[in-house]
Amino acid sequence: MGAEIVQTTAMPPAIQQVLDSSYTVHKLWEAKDKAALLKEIGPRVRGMATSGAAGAKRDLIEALPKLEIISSFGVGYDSIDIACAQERKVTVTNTPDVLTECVADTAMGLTLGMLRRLPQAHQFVREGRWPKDKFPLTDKLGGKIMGIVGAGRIGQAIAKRAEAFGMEIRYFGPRKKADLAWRYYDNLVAMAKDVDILMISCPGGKETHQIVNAAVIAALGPKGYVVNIARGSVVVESALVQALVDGKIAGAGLDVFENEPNVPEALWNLDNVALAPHVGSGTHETRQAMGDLMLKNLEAWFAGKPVLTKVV
Ligand code: 8YV
Repeated sequence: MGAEIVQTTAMPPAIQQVLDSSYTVHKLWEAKDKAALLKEIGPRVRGMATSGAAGAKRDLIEALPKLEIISSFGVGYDSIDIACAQERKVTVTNTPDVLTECVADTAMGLTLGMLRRLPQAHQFVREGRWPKDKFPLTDKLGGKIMGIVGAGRIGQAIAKRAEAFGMEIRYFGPRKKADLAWRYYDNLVAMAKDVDILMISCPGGKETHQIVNAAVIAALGPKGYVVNIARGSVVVESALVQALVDGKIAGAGLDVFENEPNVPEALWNLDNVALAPHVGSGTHETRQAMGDLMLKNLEAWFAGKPVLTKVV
């Protein structure tokens, strides 16, 4: 049997099969007494398989003194205590690139869904309202300006798609990128004032915590939309919900929330939202590719080879 690893959350069945046949796997999320399991296996565990959702907090990392690698299923690592991993010389890997296209597709799906009110149109037909009523007109995508918060790999993939829909792109981020021709803003309120759709595609974590606040949302105005496929932590969710309830912005397409899987009930019955349960990367193909990359990082580490996609 291979090295002993701890697994924090369920993985797709095909990925689980490889984990189970390659390592001695301790399934933490299934344990009734997690502290007791960690105490027992702590001295032996050398690897961890986790995910963007499950992460790895300091207390977990510190309970595993022999830990060498944390291999995460997901590109975002805001849920992993990177400082703690560095202190303890634990390598951390994630799954970039393989999910970029699907997350960008989801972003455009929410944009299209929201501007054209597709979830509402679907409801309208299903509720038998068509023969009696007229579905309201919606907003055209072409000609709109999309302001991207975080023009990284995913942001740029979204931009490419939005341009194909006839939109103009602008972006906000920590610095202007020399290779991007789109107009850059170093001030988020200023960008929000100028755009129709605020597309949030930056990493989560300290630097971006609640940067989309009440002032940014207000600057977007009554014709503006928010789409978030990044992290709920980037937005002041209470301010966004209030703006949607009061009709202060036109709508929001949201795949991520502050306290997943809990979505504020105030959003459930609104007409100006398109909601999804954090499914940006959730296709058969992409989840398989993410799992394969997560496995390859573990495999490389335990074979003494360089890992493929290192965070630290
Ligand atoms: C995953 C994500 O669903 O990659 C990320 O950062 O948010 C999603 O692709 C998540 O990591 C799985 O928990």
